[in-house]
Amino acid sequence: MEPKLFFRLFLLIITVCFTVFFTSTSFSHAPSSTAKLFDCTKSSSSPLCASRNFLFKQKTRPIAQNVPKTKPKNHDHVSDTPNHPLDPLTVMEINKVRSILSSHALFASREPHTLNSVVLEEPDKNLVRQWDKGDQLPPRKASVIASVGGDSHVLTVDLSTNLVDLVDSPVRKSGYPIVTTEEMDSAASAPFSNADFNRTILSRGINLTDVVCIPMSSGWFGNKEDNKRVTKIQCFSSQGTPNFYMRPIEGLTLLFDLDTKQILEITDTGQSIPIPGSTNTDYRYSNFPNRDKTRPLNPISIEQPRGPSFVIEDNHLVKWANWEFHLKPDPRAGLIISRVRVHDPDTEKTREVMYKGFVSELFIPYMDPSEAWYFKTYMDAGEYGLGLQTMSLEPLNDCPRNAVYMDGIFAASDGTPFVRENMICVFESYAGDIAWRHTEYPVPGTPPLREVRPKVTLVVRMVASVGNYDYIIDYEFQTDGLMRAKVGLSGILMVKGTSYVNKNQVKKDKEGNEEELYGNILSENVIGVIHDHYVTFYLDLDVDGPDNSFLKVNLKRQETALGESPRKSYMKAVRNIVKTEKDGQIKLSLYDPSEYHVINSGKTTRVGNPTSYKIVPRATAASLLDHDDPPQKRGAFTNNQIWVTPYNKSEQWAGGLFTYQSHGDDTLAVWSDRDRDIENKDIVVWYTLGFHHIPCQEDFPIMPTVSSSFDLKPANFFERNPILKAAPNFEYDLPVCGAKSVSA
Ligand SMILES: *[C@@H]1O[C@H](CO)[C@@H](O)[C@H](O)[C@H]1NC(C)=O
Ligand SMILES: *[C@@H]1O[C@H](CO)[C@@H](O)[C@H](O)[C@H]1NC(C)=O
Ligand SMILES: *[C@@H]1O[C@H](CO)[C@@H](O)[C@H](O)[C@H]1NC(C)=O
Ligand SMILES: [Cu+2]
Repeated sequence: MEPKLFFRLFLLIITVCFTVFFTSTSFSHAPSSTAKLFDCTKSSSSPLCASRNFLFKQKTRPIAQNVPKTKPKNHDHVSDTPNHPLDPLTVMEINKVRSILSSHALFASREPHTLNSVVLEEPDKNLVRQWDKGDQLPPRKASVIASVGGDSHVLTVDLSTNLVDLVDSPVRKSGYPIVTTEEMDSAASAPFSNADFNRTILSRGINLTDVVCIPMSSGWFGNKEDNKRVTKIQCFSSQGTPNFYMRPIEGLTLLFDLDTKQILEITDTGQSIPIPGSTNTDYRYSNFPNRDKTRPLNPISIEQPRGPSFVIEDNHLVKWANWEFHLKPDPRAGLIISRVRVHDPDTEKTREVMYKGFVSELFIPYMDPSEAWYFKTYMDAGEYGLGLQTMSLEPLNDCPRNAVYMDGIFAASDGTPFVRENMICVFESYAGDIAWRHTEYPVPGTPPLREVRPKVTLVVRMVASVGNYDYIIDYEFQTDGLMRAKVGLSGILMVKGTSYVNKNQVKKDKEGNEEELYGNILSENVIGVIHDHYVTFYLDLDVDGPDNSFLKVNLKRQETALGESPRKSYMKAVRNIVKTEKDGQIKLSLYDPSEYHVINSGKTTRVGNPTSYKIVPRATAASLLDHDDPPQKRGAFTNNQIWVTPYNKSEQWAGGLFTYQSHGDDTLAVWSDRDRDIENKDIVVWYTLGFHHIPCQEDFPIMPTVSSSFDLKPANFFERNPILKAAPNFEYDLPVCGAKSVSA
């Protein structure tokens, strides 16, 4: 379809139907057969609206049946073939990698070996940029990270020649690959084969069958973590609750060797600290027979009677309105968006915006230096894999009814492929917002003038549940050319046991200073420990092609000359192209405001501005830790909010390729300090979205979502407002989904 026509059509097609019904009863008393409540076909001006209310059946219906009609029938992916140079490895390809490696000398010995990562080795950027649908695919290769004995190896497996290239073998850098699920399972069960552990659990009056243990990456602090791959393990009581995280067995920490499977050390300091009770910790819907009766919400849903206005071609190529991009699941980043291009309504050309964008690393340091807490400084992408920790999304609640889902195909640690169903969703969102508008003041004699356009966006979503926390990661596309990356935090806090049940018990010293709790009392015997969350994005922007520069547009106060103006001062924009990496290390400040543009100086608009996209920060946070603090050295990619590096295929993971127990010698900060030239080059921008989290009682027993975001916004990229020709909504396009009268 002609893109322009398509763009106009999508606004017409999206029809929003709020399935309102009137009832004085709360959800829990709703009749079981809800179909009778609605009579869309009769009362509606459009026969297309065939709403069925799903909310009421939710409780009893298994998730699988909620799958919307738009999701293609689940298939086993066994016969999938790649269609695009960036398509992830298929089931067949992963199997082939496994068979090629099984006969390779490296794996021939009887030493234990593990495949920590098997992903597509992306072809060179130039090949991908030049590739067009219909062209032959560049040779398919797999990038493999393997552990053999105690060593890590980076390999490339060529799937057309069956040749294995030892890229870095064995690896001589600090750090280890992602911990496998199997290793985490073995760590979780390890404590129970230790008599001392059993004894201390029993001495605390807990039944061993109620104890849940989880591995927690140890970070790196020298000595204990040197020359061996270890994890800490801490345990919780699940007695009386599914929310065991709220019942920590405080002060009990085990150090476990992931290779020898030995418990190396048990620290047991918290015998005097009671385990918090299970009261009020459950968060399951079924646990609340008496639900909130004050003005319960009526059901609400987005209806697209003619289906979504986007297509996903060949399983991975998303096309919607003026946008198109390649979307794929990734075991480490969760998902990767590539080849992002936007249609220009003035030139009718499709223009490059971003070659590749994804979450490169997370950093979650807790602010409690005591024995059982100091090491909690997680880097979830490199230590556990965001994609590996992503569970299936729940239709209707994780993503709206009109969503379409994508499965992830990953490799287990023995190299066998497995399918993570519904791990990404794509949907159009209409939040009732306005894309642009104006109403003219009614000057007598002039006709009234009012023009308004509704805002509809396209959202790509995944949710990684890394242990207790849930990271909701959205990439949102607007028709005006803006892209938004949004991170929502929900899930469960990592809490600390305390003997205090009330703030008034907290000890004070002679000066009246309260004892340091490293957090806040959230419930009886529960402290929510202060911590930060940093999410660092890799953004390989290619504005009208790869040769770009980074432009700082700095607002400065300018004093007027004496007598020049009644004004003493104004602000002016000072533009500077950043020459080298160190000048591209940016700390945000309200009192030194700047815009950050990625420009193509080789391409200008009609009136001579270089075409550009700007990075628009919003609320974020900066780490105050000492740069020499071991966790901050490993997490040094958070020392600035923005970094700019020259494109380098092997610099993608901000915390280093091998993050687990890394020493911080392969981070973005180390690369950037080389101070390479970044002017008029293929550049990569790194943006860190940060949150300081001082827990509060509302975060107990599970946190309402907290979100923040940043934007990539066109700035002199288009010749004018690119959605000038967008159509408004018209009453006759929108079906009205009426509620049948319900007896009060
Ligand atoms: C510890 O307790 C668990 C659970 O009761 C039991 O299966 C295990 O054998 C015990 N381990 C030792 C070393 O006693
Ligand atoms: C431990 O289990 C026994 C037997 O199931 C039960 O009687 C007892 O109450 C349990 N103790 C605790 C602390 O849960
Ligand atoms: C590319 O990155 C690797 C890893 O940081 C580094 O060793 C290499 O020198 C870089 N190449 C260039 C040209 O900067
Ligand atoms: Cu938090």
